[in-house]
Amino acid sequence: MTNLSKSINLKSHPLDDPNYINLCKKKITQNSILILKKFLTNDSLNELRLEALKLEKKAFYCSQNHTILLSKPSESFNSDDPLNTSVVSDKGCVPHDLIKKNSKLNVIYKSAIFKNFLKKVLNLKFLYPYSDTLSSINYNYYQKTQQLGWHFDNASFAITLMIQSAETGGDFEYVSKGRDFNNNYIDKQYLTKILNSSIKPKKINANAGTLVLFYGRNYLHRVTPVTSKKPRILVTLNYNEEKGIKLSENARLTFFGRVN
Ligand SMILES: O=C(O)CCC(=O)C(=O)O
Ligand SMILES: [Fe+2]
Repeated sequence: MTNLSKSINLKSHPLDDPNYINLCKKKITQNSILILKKFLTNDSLNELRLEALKLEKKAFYCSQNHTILLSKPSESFNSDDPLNTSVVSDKGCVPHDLIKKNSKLNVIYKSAIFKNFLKKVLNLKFLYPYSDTLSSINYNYYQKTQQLGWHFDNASFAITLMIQSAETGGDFEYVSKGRDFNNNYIDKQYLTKILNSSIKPKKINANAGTLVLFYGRNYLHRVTPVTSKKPRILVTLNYNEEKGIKLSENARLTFFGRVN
């Protein structure tokens, strides 16, 4: 507990308090997103920002065109099908094996209190790390002009920690309807309106130190292009509900430039 309180602001976010857990669960159920501001202590945020800046030169940058389902556009769809719209994503990534063993990120990621909180809030039975050495914790860098195009995640939930927001651009935008993955439902009309900007998405204001939990497989989301020289730096904390899962070799090559 003492150790974790050096990393996480447990006074504002008492992760093992059943009332706080229920409050968070209610919020994510109602809003599809949970935003916990000042989640990191000031000291740990400063330490992680320095760690991120030191590792920045080791980031692997990739750029891809993909559809909102993260596939390649295909000729078998009608040209106006929103599931076949091509978007661009480009960012840099530092994989887990380059992050120091004693980094506060490893402390948080492995903490039983943090994992129990996630399990209860997200209604999950188990949470396991990736069994490859690269995918569990990643620093993501969005330099000027870089962005993530509109997409649904492959994973059912996403956990991110903002380390540094861009001065301008780099906003996380999302909608909270449009797909029900488990029931194989997708609202193409609604998605078309988001993609052609006739409906305005929601936007979150995540300052450095904010934790975000999000059901990214059901809700279309994107990161708008960064327009400042200062990059947006964000950590993804990636877990699986099953033991022994590796990110596919293809995805590792794409995002990290290597498989191990
Ligand atoms: O950078 C973010 O805030 C979101 C990242 C994201 O959507 C993803 O990695 O799939
Ligand atoms: Fe995503």
